Amino acid sequence: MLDTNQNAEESNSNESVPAPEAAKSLGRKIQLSLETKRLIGEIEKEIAALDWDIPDLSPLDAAPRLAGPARHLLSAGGKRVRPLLVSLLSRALGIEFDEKMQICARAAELVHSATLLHDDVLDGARVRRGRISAHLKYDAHTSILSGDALLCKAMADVARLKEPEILLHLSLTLRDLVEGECLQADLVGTVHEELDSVLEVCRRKTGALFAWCGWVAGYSANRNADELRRFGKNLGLAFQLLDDVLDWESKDSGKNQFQDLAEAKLNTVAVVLCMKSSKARRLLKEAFSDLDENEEVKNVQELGIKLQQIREYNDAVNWVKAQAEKETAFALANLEVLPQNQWKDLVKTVTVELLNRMK
Ligand code: GRG
Repeated sequence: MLDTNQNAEESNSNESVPAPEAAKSLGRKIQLSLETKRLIGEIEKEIAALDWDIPDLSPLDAAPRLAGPARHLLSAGGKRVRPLLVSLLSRALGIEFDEKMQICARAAELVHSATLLHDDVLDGARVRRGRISAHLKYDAHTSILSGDALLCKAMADVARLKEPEILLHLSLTLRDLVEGECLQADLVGTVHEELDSVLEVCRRKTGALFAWCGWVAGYSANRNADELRRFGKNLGLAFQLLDDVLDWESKDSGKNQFQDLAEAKLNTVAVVLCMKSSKARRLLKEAFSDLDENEEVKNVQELGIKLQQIREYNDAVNWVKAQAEKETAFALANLEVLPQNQWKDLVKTVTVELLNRMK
């Protein structure tokens, strides 16, 4: 029997304050006022205007092909959620979204982009942001190196700020991302019920970078860095849990449906389903013991649909959604320390809207 309370507590491991009043807004579709829409539009324009063309990716032009995959990915857009958070949190804390904060915001997105380039090679993903993935348009070798170049650029940009704490925290964040990915790889191809491990993967591979976005705003404003790091960690976990749900439920997420399953990878929905259903475990074991030459599940659509028809499937999805709601509530609770202003309200709105993308 799945003990949801135990996992909710574990996932916050003394790091979060209890979910407050703010949590009451969760779960209902909020109506954005015209003013809120206008402000979010302004910020999104400002983020779009940051330099995403990365002309200095290979400044000496020693290796011009490095830029191709990075440009292919960056020009496809993406939600730019991480820079948006840095921008909104800076303003909520009363500091300007000046050149320093813009560099941090962009660095977060460049790191995120580097991980996507690497991840799509590791996972053999064919589609990203609705486009052919970079390693198929170019090749795996170029795509990995292009991700490395993006990473170098992000770190060099941040190093030029001459604030060693910020660079150190970003480096430790990269370590978390890499560890999360490694932990995940260790479980690929196995039918398991390691829910705590899979939640830890989510915290590291996604929560860590959101946490840095929160932390760097607080650190730069000289207040509430710990609370904002926790805010980011909770929000990032909620975000990844929803990403896991979307992998099962959405046909237009910009990626192929059942991508995780295709890679013989159990995301949180699949693990919870395995914990609840012996039929799911049996179907998955059969499929994972007969992978194709790319180590992928054969007929993944068929398998995905069969698993969705299992009686416990909806319970598994609902459990993960409820967990995402709890994490979002914890994230909101961590915002309570911020001074009251329109930007704080906007951060709350964006946080709740990110949860609503599953509805
Ligand atoms: C290069 C530092 C480095 C690490 C390599 C591959 C790897 C280790 C980590 C992978 C981490 C990863 C891909 C996490 C998934 C994060 C996630 C939820 C991606 C989707 O983010 P969105 O929804 O995507 O923000 P868009 O396209 O909107 O940007």
